[in-house]
Amino acid sequence: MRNIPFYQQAFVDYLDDYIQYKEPQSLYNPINYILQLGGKRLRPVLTLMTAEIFDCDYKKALDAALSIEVFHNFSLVHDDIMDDAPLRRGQETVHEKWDINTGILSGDAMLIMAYQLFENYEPANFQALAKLFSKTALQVCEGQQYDVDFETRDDVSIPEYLKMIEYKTAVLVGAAMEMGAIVANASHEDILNIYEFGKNLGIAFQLQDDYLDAFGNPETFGKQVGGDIIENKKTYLYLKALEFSNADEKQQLIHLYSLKPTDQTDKIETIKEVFNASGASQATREIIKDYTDKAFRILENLQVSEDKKKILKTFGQQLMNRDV
Ligand code: DMA
Ligand code: MG
Ligand code: MG
Ligand code: MG
Repeated sequence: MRNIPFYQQAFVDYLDDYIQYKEPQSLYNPINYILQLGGKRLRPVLTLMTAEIFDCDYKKALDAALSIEVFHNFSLVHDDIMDDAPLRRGQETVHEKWDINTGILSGDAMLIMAYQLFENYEPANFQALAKLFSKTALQVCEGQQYDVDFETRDDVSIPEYLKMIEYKTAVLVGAAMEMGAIVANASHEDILNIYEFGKNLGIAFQLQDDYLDAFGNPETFGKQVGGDIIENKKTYLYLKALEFSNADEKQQLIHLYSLKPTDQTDKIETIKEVFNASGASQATREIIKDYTDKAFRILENLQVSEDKKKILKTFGQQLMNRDV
């Protein structure tokens, strides 16, 4: 079995070829820009790795992997507009570098491009992939809508937050693995289980993303640290801090989360102190572990060798120890 850097490299080589030979540069400048900024390439790596877990050469899954990465970048370009984010992967976001219209249009174009990829290159699996793809696209949009709606709501519950991150992020991680399994012709049961594994790992991944948004190292994070706090995102950190606060502390938090970006001198530092002192940071670290463990338990049901389960587990552990 190959390692993660191998899959990353194989994927990036394939992407470079695709951009160079199959896409007209002049038309798709913002798309090339965002696709070539880099990033962890988590989702395509998962697709390639899953194909091999089910005894299929990773090369057969390269188009599905490319499709999932293009899809992911559609959601990122739109996400950065919705979150008013200045930085992505250490560089200007697409709407900062060009403008909002360009961000919307290139995001939309990437969604169609992602779909077209398996329409053109995966005729044998087209129906299964198209079905998974449209279900996932609609869930991501729904999750993203909840995410922005929650910014101005004071009564968001933990189950609502968990459902929101499942939709906006985790279903795509599950889908990345399911695509690999579909291309590999895995059994129906294995496809269901690998999706559930990916989805639970994806929930842990977004909880971790929210944690790093507050506590990540600005030197290496690649995004604006504290961006979620500026935007009043109702993360698990915030919801737990509210739950653990007394009446006065609650008032202070709710007040800070009503400030506009122009009027928030020490908001980020004050909120981070509350997250730590209230126990919310600790609670977030614990729930990340709970969802990671849940994902690992689902692995037990897969009809593959113990060695292969171990590869997926090691990958999950590495992902949860990341700092970007
Ligand atoms: C990510 O949420 C969700 C999608 C669908 C991109 P986020 O805004 O926390 O992501 P990021 O931290 O990468 O901006
Ligand atoms: Mg964002
Ligand atoms: Mg967002
Ligand atoms: Mg984030």
